[in-house]
Amino acid sequence: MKADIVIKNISQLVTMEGPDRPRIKEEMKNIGLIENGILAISGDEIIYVGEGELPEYIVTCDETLIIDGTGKTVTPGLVDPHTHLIHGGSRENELSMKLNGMKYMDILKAGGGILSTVRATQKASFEELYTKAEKSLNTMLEFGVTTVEAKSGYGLDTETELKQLRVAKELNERHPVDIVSTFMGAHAIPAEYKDSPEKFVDIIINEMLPKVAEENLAEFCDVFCEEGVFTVDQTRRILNAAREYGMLPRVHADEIEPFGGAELAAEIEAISADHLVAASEAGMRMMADKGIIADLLPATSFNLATGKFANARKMIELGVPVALSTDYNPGSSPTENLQLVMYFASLILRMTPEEVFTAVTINSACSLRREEIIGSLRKGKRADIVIFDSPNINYIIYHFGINHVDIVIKNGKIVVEKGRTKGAF
Ligand code: IZC
Ligand code: ZN
Repeated sequence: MKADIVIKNISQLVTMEGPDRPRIKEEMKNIGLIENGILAISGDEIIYVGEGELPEYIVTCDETLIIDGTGKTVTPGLVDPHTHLIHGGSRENELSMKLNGMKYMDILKAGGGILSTVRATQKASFEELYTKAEKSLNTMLEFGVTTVEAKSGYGLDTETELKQLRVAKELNERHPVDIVSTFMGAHAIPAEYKDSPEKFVDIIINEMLPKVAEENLAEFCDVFCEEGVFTVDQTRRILNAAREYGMLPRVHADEIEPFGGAELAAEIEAISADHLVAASEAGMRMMADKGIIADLLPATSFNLATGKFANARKMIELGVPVALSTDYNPGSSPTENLQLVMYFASLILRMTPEEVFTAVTINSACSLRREEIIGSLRKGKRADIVIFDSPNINYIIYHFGINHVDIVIKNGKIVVEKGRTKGAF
């Protein structure tokens, strides 16, 4: 078999070997580490992962690109399973409000926050949304992310929700990063439905969901289940209706107040419950029982500056599979930098570097139902690979605030070199 690319002498090769399912408890510490590793790619596939030299049946020729992995760490392409990638405008105006003590939910209640991004997104053209999201996607790729989830939810009217999802679809077709789409019409209650939220829930169920399904624009459906936004009952109704259209449920759960979101996620067997900063222990136990993935978003907690963070250690102890995300959005987490999230996860959530890498590779791939294709480095899996200019995984976490990526390989092609995307896509 002929190799197109070989990476050899790899100081630390993180394979994430093991079954294609969410890793829990002690399993999260086993990252399948190989020192002096070697990896070979043919086309868009991994054909060999091991130690030392290639076996004889893998051949190289003049055209084979040989990359020296001395002093480098090689991992699966990172997966970011929770972002609000496509939106108009930005919200730096909220910074001074926040510094003056105004809370995230108070800004929303006053008609700002999510609702101000809704206005900007409704106004923006398809091309404007596309260009802005493409720029963010390039940044994510430069930070090592090869698959990303993207939610709608800044339309809150059928046309704008569809516009966001169509942008995601076109970006997915044109850009090397894979985009997995989530319909999130239930992101906030529009001002005109403030006194009749059930009417808006009906619109989501009867108007939006059928149109999203008709154009096949989303694999998942998400709801912001939170005090002052959507109730547990409304969330259940929407996510059950979405399932009828084949969209799998995920939930923004217990981000700010303990609200029964984790319990609901377990009850309806959501793929993931995200945030969980205020989740109850009973809810966590229910999630562990059902194998619901906890997508934790520590950059959001950091940026909300309330000092409250999800209890990752408790979740891991109870057997909840943990994934990590940027939650990239213009309000509570305006950063595309998953490496910074990994740093927060380690230093604030007290996750070990091994647990962190499990969370951003195989567990996040599971959260997007892509675990058979990506999330680990194994013969037959897709060649989505990051080469970090770091001698070991601890160094990546320890030396924080910078981008450690040297090369990103997506579908067997080099798309980032020296931490920079190679031209326009
Ligand atoms: O735009 O503030 N939490 N949704 C739920 C967000 C944060 C995004 C935003
Ligand atoms: Zn979110």
